[in-house]
Amino acid sequence: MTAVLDAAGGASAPAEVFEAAVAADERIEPRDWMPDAYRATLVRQMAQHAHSEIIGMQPEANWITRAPSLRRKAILMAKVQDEAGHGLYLYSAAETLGTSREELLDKLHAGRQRYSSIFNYPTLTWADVGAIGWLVDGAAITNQVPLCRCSYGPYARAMVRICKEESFHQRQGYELLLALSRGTEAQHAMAQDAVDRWWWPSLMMFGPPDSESSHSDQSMAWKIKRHSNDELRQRFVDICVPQAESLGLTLPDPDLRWNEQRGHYDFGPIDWDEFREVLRGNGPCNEERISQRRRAHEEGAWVREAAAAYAAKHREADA
Ligand code: BYC
Repeated sequence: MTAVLDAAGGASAPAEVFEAAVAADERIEPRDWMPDAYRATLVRQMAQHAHSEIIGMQPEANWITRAPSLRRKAILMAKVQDEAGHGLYLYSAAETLGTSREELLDKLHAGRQRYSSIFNYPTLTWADVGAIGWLVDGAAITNQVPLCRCSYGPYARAMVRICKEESFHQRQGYELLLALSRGTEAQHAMAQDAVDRWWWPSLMMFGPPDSESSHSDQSMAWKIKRHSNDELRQRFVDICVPQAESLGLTLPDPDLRWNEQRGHYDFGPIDWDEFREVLRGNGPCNEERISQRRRAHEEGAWVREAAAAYAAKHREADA
């Protein structure tokens, strides 16, 4: 962000500099002045995003040991490892706002910060790995590409690399589902069943309808979000319909049809009661996901201690 001069050539008040930078599509950087509410909104969204990446490792990791071939196993391991990396970039980006990774993880474990609703659903068959890649990563890309133009520099830059990797993930899911769809009758049925179960929760990933989205207006004014929840959800539906046709699979929505006037696909009502229940902690896997996360954190304590001791030893040696 560059300094803005007023008409008399003097420096403007920090709030004006901030507003002018946002209006000019400049990036806000960690040392720049920013409103407290802008900082708090970013910490909330980035933490939720980071938590989603690391909790999102669980449903797919469930299938690593049972992948049907060495090739599929290697691909899945790389993907799950990528999600850990995304969490790391995002926690690091959030730390530039004056919070620590430890503090954010404590809040996740105490249930004081959220992670995406989508990861509270179970992965019942191998085809779910494909459906997650195609639909969940597909929804994530639709939501996250505009975040590469987010007004906060460290978040926007982290998103560039994340989106590149997510696009590999989406393609592996599509390719996996295509192989199943073109396979035996039982394999085709397994792929269809996975799509039937993951379609509606994927649409919920974009958040509540615009009329109920408490943060959208302010986040869009600050150019943290570039599009509303409903706009992105519609974009995702429009992308998926022809892809489902190419896959030879159907989307579980009898109301799905092209609307010539709108130039978009119409789709049926989303079960927002289900979404609210999942957010309240009552989804099929909320308990399991958070307790597994707490356990992993406790079991990793010795690694954190060892890394800290190693860093301290090197600091002493360098002093
Ligand atoms: N799940 O005012 P709104 C991934 C909450 S990771 C849970 O519209 P906002 C991947 C929202 O927090 C995918 N909670 O909020 C990883 C707010 O509650 P609070 C994660 C949700 O922030 C591994 C309330 O509802 N992606 O891709 O303006 C493997 C009102 O909502 C959800 C990101 O995090 C939800 N789905 O918009 C594979 C992307 N939706 O905080 C894939 C970055 C809403 O007031 N985040 N809530 O208590 C965003 O773009 C935005 O935060 C959202 C929500 C669009 C999600």
